[in-house]
Amino acid sequence: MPQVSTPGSIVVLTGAGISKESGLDTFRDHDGLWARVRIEDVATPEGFHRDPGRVQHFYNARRRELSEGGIEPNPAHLALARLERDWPGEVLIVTQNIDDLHERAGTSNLIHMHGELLKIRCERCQRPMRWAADLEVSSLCPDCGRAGVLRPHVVWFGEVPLEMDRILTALDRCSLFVSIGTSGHVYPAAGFVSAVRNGGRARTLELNLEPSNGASLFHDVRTGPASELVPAFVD
Ligand code: BV8
Repeated sequence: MPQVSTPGSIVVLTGAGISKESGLDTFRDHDGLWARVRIEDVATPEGFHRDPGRVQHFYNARRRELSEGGIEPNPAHLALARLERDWPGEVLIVTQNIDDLHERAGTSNLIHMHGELLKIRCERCQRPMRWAADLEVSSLCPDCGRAGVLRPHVVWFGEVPLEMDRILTALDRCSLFVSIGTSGHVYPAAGFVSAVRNGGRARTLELNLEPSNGASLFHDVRTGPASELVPAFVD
């Protein structure tokens, strides 16, 4: 269990690396998603409006993999769920990931700052809803009934991440900030460690397969696979 003086709150940021050992691709590793598709084509609003079918195909392939590919939470996800259960202070998991592995591991105090793969959103009423295979981009919105555009409930580049106020408040109050499985390339998530360090109080720890882009900003950096590092940190 982490060594901090009083049971203050802990904020954990996770990225694609925590799900890698569950069988999901990362983005910027040599075999990652961005080695196969262009960000501009599938992870920007412009790309979606230029070719919604291509974007729908990209996300439907990831949905099928997540739902039918035997993808399960790994020991890192499970350890974080134990940390939330056993730590006397608050534990908030802020994930950049759009998979549902934290939920399925038992984590409940969770923010998906880049959205959720298994949800879609009507561009007219903006209400997120559970994705269903028979819902196409041009289907009538099941909520508002209008023909509009049903898009992935995912934050693309140039779009505002979700629940930023709640995240920044938690970062300001925490006693420990832990970053797991992220390359530290994408903002504002990559800037969270600086925000915590500027507060001057909290300890900061990076757990990653290799030092991230922001590793020098952390008090402690431990390298290795998340399925080993995270249980060792939690237990
Ligand atoms: C925004 C869609 C304004 C979902 C994604 C400065 C300030 C603010 C913004 C910017 C800025 N500079 C530039 C920007 C704009 C931009 C940005 O950051 N661009 C980058 C490229 C420079 N940011 C944005 O547009 C964001 N919006 O800024 O709005 C704003 C800001 C604040 C407040 C109000 C308004 C929106 C960004 C979201 C984009 N959407 N994806 C999807 O399809 O999944 S980004 C994409 O990258 C994913 O969401 C992913 O989560 C994210 C980060 O990637 P990682 O998770 O880190 O994955 P990666 O492959 O890179 O790294 C994996 C790591 O794991 C590696 O280090 C590897 O070593 C490690 N690893 C591998 N295996 C293991 C492992 N670790 C442990 N164990 C293992 N087994």
